[in-house]
Amino acid sequence: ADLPLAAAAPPPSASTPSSQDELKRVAAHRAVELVQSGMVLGLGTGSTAAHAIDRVGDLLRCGALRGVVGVPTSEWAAARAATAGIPLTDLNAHPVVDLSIDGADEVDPALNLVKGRGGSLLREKMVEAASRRFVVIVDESKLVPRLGASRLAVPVEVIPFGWALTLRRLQNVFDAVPGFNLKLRAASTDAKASAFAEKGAEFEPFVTDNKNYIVDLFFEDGIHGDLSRISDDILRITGVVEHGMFLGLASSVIIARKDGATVVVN
Ligand code: ABF
Repeated sequence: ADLPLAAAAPPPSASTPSSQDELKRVAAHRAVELVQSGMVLGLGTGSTAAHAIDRVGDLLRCGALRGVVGVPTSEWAAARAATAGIPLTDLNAHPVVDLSIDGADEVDPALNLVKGRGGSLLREKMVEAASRRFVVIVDESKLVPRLGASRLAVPVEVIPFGWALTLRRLQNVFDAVPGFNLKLRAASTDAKASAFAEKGAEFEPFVTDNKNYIVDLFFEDGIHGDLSRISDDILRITGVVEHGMFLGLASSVIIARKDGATVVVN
């Protein structure tokens, strides 16, 4: 049954958002205000993008939006969108996407991003690069002075064949960087399980939707230097499929802040 819009849309809250998930929801709902009927919509991956997918589903169900089709950036996004009731399409049928909405792991002051800690960077980059407009939704914890500065991973998707050689070539690109480190991502996110697995023969790599592996790069103090040159150096390695630096792709970033403000940076 169709829900009235008021039921689908939580009332705007005057209070400050109480949790990180609430901030993610605030940013996502703000982005969904940009969605118009008939749009081809790029559907992001992750806990922030989940709020956007669910919201679009609610608006379709209550009739506030019509005729929206979604291009999912992962198998996860496809499943979430199916549950939300968003009809799905792909880049072959719709090579131009009107608007993509997705989260990020890091956002620098120039709106360059690190994405792909969820492992979906390749499809995300394909869909978002094909979009007229790409809106990034984050809570303020994702803001960094330079990419890599959160000390979490900058992911690189690699072909499984010869992955150890590809990893060595990636190491060579960053040889001169103090404190640089890299490793093949394990299937388990459980730290104890992956530490154990790495010691024995039981190491089970994380496998992407495209049946590839992920090598995670770690920087002590973020990535210094010319990002587009570094991007080229990574992409030139045979065996690398794509990396998680999204340079110059974001049209806007919507940042939900703990003080209750929502900031849009273009
Ligand atoms: C996707 O989800 C990824 O590119 C990024 O790794 C992640 C952000 O996750 P979350 O919204 O759960 O913090 O957008």
